[in-house]
Amino acid sequence: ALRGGMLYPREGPSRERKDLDGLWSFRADLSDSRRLGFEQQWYRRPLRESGPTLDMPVPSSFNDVGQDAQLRNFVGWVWYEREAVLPQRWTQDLGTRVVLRIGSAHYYAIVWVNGVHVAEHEGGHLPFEADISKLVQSGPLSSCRITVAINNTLTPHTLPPGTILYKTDTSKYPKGYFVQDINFDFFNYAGLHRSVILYTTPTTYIDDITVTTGVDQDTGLVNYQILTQGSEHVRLEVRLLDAEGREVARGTGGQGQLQVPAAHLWWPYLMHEHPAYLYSLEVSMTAQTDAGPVSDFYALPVGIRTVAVTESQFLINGKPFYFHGVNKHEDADVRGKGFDWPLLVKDFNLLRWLGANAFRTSHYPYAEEVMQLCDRQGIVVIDECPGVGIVLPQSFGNASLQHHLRVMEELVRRDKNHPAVVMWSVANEPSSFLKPAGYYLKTVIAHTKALDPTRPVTYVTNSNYAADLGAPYVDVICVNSYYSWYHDYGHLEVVQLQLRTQFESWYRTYQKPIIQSEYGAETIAGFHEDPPLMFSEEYQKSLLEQYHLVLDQKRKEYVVGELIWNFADFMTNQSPQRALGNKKGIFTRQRQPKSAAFLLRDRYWKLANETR
Ligand code: BDP
Repeated sequence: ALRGGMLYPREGPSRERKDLDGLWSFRADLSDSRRLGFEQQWYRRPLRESGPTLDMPVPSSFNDVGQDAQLRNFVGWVWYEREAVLPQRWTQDLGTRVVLRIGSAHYYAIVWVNGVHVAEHEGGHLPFEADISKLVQSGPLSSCRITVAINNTLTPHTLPPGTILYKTDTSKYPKGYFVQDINFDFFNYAGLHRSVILYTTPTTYIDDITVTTGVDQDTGLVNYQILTQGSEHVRLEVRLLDAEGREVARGTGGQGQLQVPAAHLWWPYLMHEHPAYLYSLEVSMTAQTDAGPVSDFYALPVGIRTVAVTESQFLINGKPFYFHGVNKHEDADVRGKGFDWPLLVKDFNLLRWLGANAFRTSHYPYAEEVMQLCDRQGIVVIDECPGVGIVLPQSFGNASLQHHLRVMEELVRRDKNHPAVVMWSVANEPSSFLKPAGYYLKTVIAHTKALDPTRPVTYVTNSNYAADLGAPYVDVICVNSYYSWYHDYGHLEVVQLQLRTQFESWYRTYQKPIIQSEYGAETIAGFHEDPPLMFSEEYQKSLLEQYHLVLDQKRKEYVVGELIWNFADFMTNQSPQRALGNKKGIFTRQRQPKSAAFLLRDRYWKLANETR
């Protein structure tokens, strides 16, 4: 199990925060050994002394900011470095704990501070931290040098998995030639994708808070559990404030239940007049330490809501919820998968323009700021881990499984308190028909349920219903299908029959609610053909219309959602099937609508008005 919490760094009376966004020094290790940085110990001295460096923006993928094809397609170690100036009270006050937090480093990262190894982390989409107090408080320092080496190589045991293919035929390839093969359909952007942050807490501090909520008649129940580190002589007080800042409940101690009479529930937007109602759980800690009294404070947004699944329904606050929304990617021009505020706000404005009430974080956890905005706006999230492209038999072995379990621990630890998250997805399109897949998926799902008994768990399948070995363990069946695109392409007339058969077979076999978790068509914005031909805007529209005819019948029975593939065009590996990336977006990569966006907009608003 993981040690410690991963509370989002918030400023407060006892905590300061310093974002290290901006330009970092950067160098890709292009040497033949591919390990020159380690051989020469680039972390020991300023990176520029090792050789030529580039200016690299953080957060951003490194791939698309330059003009260098070698860097765009680079596989191996890249080195980032910058100096951070520290306020004197951070370096002089031994009662201050200084933490370095990396929001996302894709894929494997090693971190040094002033040349000293402080952290190592596997996995590109979840945060990790190091307590660097001792290092920055050990001398007359007013700054520190942070070095991060990142390797984007994917192997059969990483998540997502990949394979390095060595090309040894010397009549075709130069010596030592290899390529990174992957089994998922998005570009393997890499680098420091999210902010690097320094923050402080007292040395005795609030380490983790877990909140679960319930509803009894019109009383809201807020169960809390608080973990502290440092001195054992701590006193904890909690207050729950409503959106106006009025105290509605209070308690003491490391765990308990708060009762909120006439509670405002957290509702998805479009489902209620006052959606996304958030309380604030204010946790105050006071402690007696050898150095005297210490206090810490953390305020956590809390939404009171329940989630439940029946044989044919998905319930939020006891009311049937129908997911009408999208699958997204973290992806945009120039920055790749780098976090970007204008992009975040644009995407949410588009979601609301569409009348979308939900999205899936296909195919990896998104930035914490995304999840916070979902809480605030009432957008429902299916929170997916990076379990995409698990198709090779080796990727179902024990090494992979152990890592997958750990990733679920990190994901649940990070996102457990978001009311917007209503379900975990442990994988996308694994080869769930392979023999070892049954045990593998069963174990990952059971582990996730043990970590969080309050939310349903699923994975997204494209296997045949009769061959899928993991389906018995999920709470909701999520099915992807591409009728008249990858199968019977060009033949829109078979969509309805095939889709009806799909739904009926799954439901007959499992009696669980079903979400159409992907469907769509490759569409090049500005291509027009009537009658519709593949790749035209008309074909995308017609294909969606065919799906909607069946969805409209089945949503009256047991289909509980439809998520279009995809919200926006996104970059992929180069291949003969992809014209500058995947073009199944209803918006372009620049977030301009294709014709299908207007069709979906009419539909989603109609659905919203029906279920309000
Ligand atoms: C699905 C995958 C998704 C792909 C999509 C496609 O889940 O990642 O991008 O197909 O081919 O199978 O467009």
